[in-house]
Amino acid sequence: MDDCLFCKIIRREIPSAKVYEDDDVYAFRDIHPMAPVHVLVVPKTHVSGMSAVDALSDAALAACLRACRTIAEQEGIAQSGYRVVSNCGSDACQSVPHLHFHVLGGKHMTESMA
Ligand code: DGP
Repeated sequence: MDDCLFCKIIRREIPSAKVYEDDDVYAFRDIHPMAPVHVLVVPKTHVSGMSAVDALSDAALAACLRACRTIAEQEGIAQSGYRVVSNCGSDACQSVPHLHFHVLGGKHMTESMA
């Protein structure tokens, strides 16, 4: 999408700190990290979020989740543990309407999920 922030990052029109890329996925460091490791995993195909996930191919969706695991290993947090979060809609404070998964780790997190 022309005016989507994450589409612009994927097209390299906006700079980002790339962590991982394959045919379906681009991943980069969050500009406002909430943990020592905070990576955003986004499908290259634009879909607005989890509620629109039916518009994404099964292969691309699986690639996103596999990328989260690969990144956790790359970042050295696979053994200690990490969180994968996708905010959807206003109650969840989704701020960028392009499906993305936050990969968070590198510290002991609280049990609170909300
Ligand atoms: P969410 O609130 O779940 O929609 O997460 C969007 C995230 O995107 C938020 O944690 C901050 C991050 N973000 C916003 N703009 C930029 C940007 O220009 N570059 C990078 N790297 N991250 C961004």
